[in-house]
Amino acid sequence: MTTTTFGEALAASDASQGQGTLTDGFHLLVDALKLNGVETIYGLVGIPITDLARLAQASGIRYIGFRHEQSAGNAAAAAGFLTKKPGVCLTVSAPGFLNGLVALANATTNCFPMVQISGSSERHLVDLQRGEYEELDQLAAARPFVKAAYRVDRAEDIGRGVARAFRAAVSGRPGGVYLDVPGAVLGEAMDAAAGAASLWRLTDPAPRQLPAPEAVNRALSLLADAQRPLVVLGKGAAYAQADEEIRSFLESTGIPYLPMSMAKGLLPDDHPQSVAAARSLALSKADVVMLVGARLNWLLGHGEAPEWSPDAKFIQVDIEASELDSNQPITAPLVGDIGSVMAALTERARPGQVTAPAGWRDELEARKARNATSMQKRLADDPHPMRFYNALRAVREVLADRPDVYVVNEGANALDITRNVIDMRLPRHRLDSGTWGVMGIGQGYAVAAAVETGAPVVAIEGDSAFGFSGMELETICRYDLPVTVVVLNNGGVYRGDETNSASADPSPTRLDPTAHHERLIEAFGGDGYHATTPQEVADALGKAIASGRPALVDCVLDPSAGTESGHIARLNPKSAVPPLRQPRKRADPATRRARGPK
Ligand SMILES: Cc1ncc(C[n+]2csc(CCOP(=O)(O)OP(=O)(O)O)c2C)c(N)n1
Ligand SMILES: [Mg+2]
Repeated sequence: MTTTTFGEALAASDASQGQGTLTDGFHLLVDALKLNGVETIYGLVGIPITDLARLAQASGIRYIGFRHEQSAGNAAAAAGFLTKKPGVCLTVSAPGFLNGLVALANATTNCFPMVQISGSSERHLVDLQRGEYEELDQLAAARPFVKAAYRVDRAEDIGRGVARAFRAAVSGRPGGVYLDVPGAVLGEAMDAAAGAASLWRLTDPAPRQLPAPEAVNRALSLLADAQRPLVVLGKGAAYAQADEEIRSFLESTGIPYLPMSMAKGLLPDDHPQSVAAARSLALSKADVVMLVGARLNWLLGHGEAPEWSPDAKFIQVDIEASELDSNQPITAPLVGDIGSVMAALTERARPGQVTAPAGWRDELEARKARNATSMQKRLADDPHPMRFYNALRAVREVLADRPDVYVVNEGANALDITRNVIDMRLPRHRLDSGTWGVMGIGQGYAVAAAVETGAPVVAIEGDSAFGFSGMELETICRYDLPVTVVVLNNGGVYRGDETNSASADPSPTRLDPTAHHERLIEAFGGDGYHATTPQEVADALGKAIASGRPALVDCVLDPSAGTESGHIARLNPKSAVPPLRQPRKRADPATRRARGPK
């Protein structure tokens, strides 16, 4: 007896299309995605989209199956950032849809192009709230969180729905788009030839947008008059893939620049014009600031004093005109795509018109040198147990020889300190918690970086941050991806030594400082390492990257290492009544019991 696999059956049915036979929503959706260049789908199957995933795989699209939709969504978002094409996430209805929606909303906040396609339940039952399986009005639920949301109600509209979703996700300011596909539409049959004719491929999905010449001249005159000019590069600048245009403008003018975290590496971090190591001085003294794909949001103190000079004037390069003036007056708006704007600035600047005065450069240079010395001192310390700087010194040394490695990073102290210690030398090689400062992107972003680029990935994670997507270690192992997860284990959210004197329960910030996270990856066939010294971290990480295999390095840190909320403790609301005591010295009852009576 011969058996036919589902894939073979699908391939056979594929081959018969276009011969006066029928097609259906499943086939049309896969064909529409292929036609628009989709190579990978990140998802999690179930009713009604399991066969859709099978068909996509059989058609040559790579399907990466996750353990939770949020990670699948995060992977799709990261793929969008890295490739400038919408990343596609596929989920089931109601709960699967909602799990993915967090990632879709996060993608929208970060301006990453992503399309979440979710199957949905029978419309006539959902709309009358008759208690359908996984009943939810997904289209309405998605709307507040996304750039655009659409539903396809007829198989003949699938091509249109995909075109509309992809166009919305990637054109102008990119973002997350939701595409609702009811199960009934997937199963709906239609004439194969008519179906094929209903699909189209987008022409020029993200058209260039040129700035007006007078807007360019206005910005150049402002820069020409500046005594202390500064350029801030945001992740929009990294996304734009306008690396050469940005570099030539910066290098031809000599203006100092500050890379936001995901713009690190757009120019190598050791570039002489980078003032990342003199950030506060640069912000507080700059008189003309050019924002390139960076928003004046909380990450830049909303452009307000005292972080910024109250007299600072702003030039903003952004594709989205409504972003301008959202926080401060924008004296010179430059609306357009970053590549076109930067090229226009370089072209229209008269020789010597825009320069960086030597006094300003020297002042920044002196501060950089001073800060570099204190950083060196911190890195050189060798306490036992390790603290963040010591473990990260080892990571930094290993990565210094591997600029090709993609770095994913989340946590609080684990994020702040890694950002400062680990230099990036290539564009778009760092992916992190982003605009929301969200936890949970780690393993999803790491999978996408490995799948989309084939390069090694090192995900540097706080122990709390790691837990949000820890089960995706199994995904990393199942697809045998070259991902090394480094867990900076201080045993807690922010730190692991806080005690609770009120009950036997651990304090709210407490996790397990004695945990062996490396055993988790061993359960799935990956390589686990437990490191207690910088040398052990370096040896383990070096081996892990060289192996090209899934690995996890658990770095044992002092539970007292770390500060509450990392660099953003000021954002915690202050209590009006006497502040909550945070008894650090007294052990909690469980610890006291374990120690026995005094
Ligand atoms: C989705 C989400 N939930 C909760 C938080 C609040 N939060 C900020 S950082 C953090 C974890 C910090 O601990 P860890 O990852 O271990 O980093 P550490 O500071 O200890 O190095 C949490 C829970 C968040 N940012 N995002
Ligand atoms: Mg921690």
